[in-house]
Formats: sequence, C-alpha cells, structure tokens
Amino acid sequence: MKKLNIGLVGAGFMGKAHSVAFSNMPKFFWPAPAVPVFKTICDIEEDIANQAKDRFGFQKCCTDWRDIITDNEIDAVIICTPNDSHAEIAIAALNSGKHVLCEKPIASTKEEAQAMADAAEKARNKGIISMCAYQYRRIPAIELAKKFIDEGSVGKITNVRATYLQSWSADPSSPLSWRFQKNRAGAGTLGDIASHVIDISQFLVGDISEVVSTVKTYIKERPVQKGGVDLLGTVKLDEGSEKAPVDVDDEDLFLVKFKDGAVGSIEATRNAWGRNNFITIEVHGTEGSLFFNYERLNELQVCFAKDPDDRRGFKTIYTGPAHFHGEVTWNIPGMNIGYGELKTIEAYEFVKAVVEQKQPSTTFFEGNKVDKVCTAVLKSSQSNQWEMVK
Ligand code: 4PW
Repeated sequence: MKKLNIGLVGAGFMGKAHSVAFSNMPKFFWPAPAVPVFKTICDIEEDIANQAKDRFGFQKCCTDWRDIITDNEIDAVIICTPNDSHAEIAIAALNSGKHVLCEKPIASTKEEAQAMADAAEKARNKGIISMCAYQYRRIPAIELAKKFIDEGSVGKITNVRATYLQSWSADPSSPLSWRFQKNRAGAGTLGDIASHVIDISQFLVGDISEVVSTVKTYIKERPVQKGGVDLLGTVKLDEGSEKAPVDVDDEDLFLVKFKDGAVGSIEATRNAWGRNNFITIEVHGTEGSLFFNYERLNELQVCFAKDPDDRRGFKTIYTGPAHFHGEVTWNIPGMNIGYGELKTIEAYEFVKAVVEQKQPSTTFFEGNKVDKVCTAVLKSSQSNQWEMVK
C-alpha cells in the first residue's frame, strides 16, 4: 500500500478538521489511493503543537514550519494558518517539491495570490499538486446540481442567488482574532466566507466577469484575544478586556454578471442571528430551478418547467449512495454526511490527485480566480460602480 507522508501547519480549528479528514479518509475510501502518515504538526505555540501531536496522532511536532519544508521525508503539506502566511509557506513547499493543500482564501493580498498561482503553475510541470480547500463545491448535492446544469436539465442559466450567513461574530464581545485584522486576513467576511459561495457559483455557472457591491463594518472594535487558537466566537471576552479596532468588512452585498450572460446576487455576513452555516444557492434556468441550503446538507431541491402545471413545484432529492462519493460513506439516503465527511472527501480528492498526478478541480489557479472576484468587490465598494474582474 502506498503511503503519503503529511506535514500540517497550524493546529487550530482547521488543523483539527484536516487531521480528522485525513485519518478518516482510508476508512471510507478503501483501497485508498495512498494511506496518509501523520509525520509532523507545526504550531507557533509550543504547547498547542505538543497537544496537537498527541491528540491528532502525529509522530513529531515543531514550532517553525520551515522544519516541515526541509524534511525530505514529507511528501505533502497542509496549510491551516492565518491567511497572511499562506503564500510564504505554500511557495516554499512547492519549490521544495512538496504537494500543497492550502486553506482558503488563497492569500491575504492579490499579489500573494498571483505569486501562489504562478508557483503552482511552475510546480505543476514537475508533477506537483496544489489545491485550495474550497470544500463546499464537493458537497454531493452541489455536485448533483452541477450534473443537472451540465446535462441541460434546467436549460440556460439566467439567475443565481447565493448567500453565506453566519452569526458567530454578531456579538461584540466575540474576540478580535486574526479574522478581523486586515494585515493578517486580507479581508473579513469576504475572504472568510463569501469566497466559498463565489467558488460554488463559478463552479456551477462559470466565471464572474463584473460586480457591483456594498461592504459594511458594523462592529468597529473588539476585545483582543491573547494567544490560543481562533475559536470562531465561541468564547466571549468580558467588558474589561483591552479592545482594538476591526479594519475588515462584516457584511458584503453584491450583484454579479457571469461571462455566459447569467446575472446574480451574493450576500455574506457573520452577523446574522439565527443563521449558522447558511450557505444557500438558488439557480434559475429557462427549463427549471435548483435550490440548496447547507443547513439541509443532504438535500437538493429541483423544479422542472416541463412538469404539468398542476404538478410543478420543487421536489427534494436526498443525497446518498447514488450520488458523489455516496457509495463509500453511508448506505441509506437520510443517514446523512456532515462537515467531517465533507472534509474527508476533500482529503481523498487531494491524495488521489497526488497519486494519479492529475490536478484537482480547486487548484491555486481557481483559488486565485476567487481572489480576483473579491478584489473587484472591494474596488466596487470604493468606486460605487460596476468593476470588471481582471
Ligand atoms: O472556511 C470557513 C471558515 O473560515 C468555514 O467553512 C466555516 O466558516 C467554518 O469557519 C469559517
């Protein structure tokens, strides 16, 4: 059985998600393309690195990511650090011949995003795989929507309405993690979550060519979190804590035009009470419509124009063994997959790409395409006019 030696950088929330995914991958996908071997985990905080080693089952830990890059035994690097370090780590890893799976958004500036896409393109010729962790396009119901669109079942797409709404930052006492700092994250809600629905929209309907946007910051300062991993608002800091300014967006609203002629709207916020991981996408075509909501992860709603007037309406398809990778997860539709299985599908796609030497669908090139849309959204929020995606 082939082995793939893994080094993981960043032992917080996403480090946990990828550790769970890579260790579960062969349990679902068997025979696995290669079995991941958990070599080294890195975190800048020694105590977190040490605990993560034992908790996630790595052989070693370190506090400097360069120790992973210079380790000749490591084949692939998973990057789960704040956005401002993605470029440096990813480019070093690619240049040293390691495959890279990097969390989204690809980077914290457009220059870094471009440099990563260029480095990935160069490495590609040497058989090196690069992948951005835009996992939501791999949801079985989204893959099914893509199938309906590609086979023409809903006709020519005219309109796309997408949202990504969460509530975890609506409370002003949620700490100022790196996600609220421009120099670390690049942008706020836009890079963090709007990027996901930009990716899904482009996956389903093709490239976005123009945008017009409004961007808002509601909570202008937050209590400072000192050390530790980002807990996505699950820990609140008290009134007396030191505060610092938020310099990124809380909320983004934008209209989009797709190259193929469809139009649409995208909305994202982390301040919507009652919305948790509310990723929705509704696609209208000349022959029908599709609707997906992540909070009903294992369902896709479809409506066909050709149905008789007295029977026409949305029907719900429950994804299961008949759908994308459903044959390896659970046996009956309705038993359902969750976030863990979704990241496991992503881990499989990455390892398969490495073994088969075929780039996955979410390359750094695709990640850079999402970044270009985000750049145009921010530009439009300043210019108050339509901006081309360049
Ligand atoms: O990428 C996103 C994150 O930054 C995630 O998919 C969900 O929202 C979970 O955390 C944030």
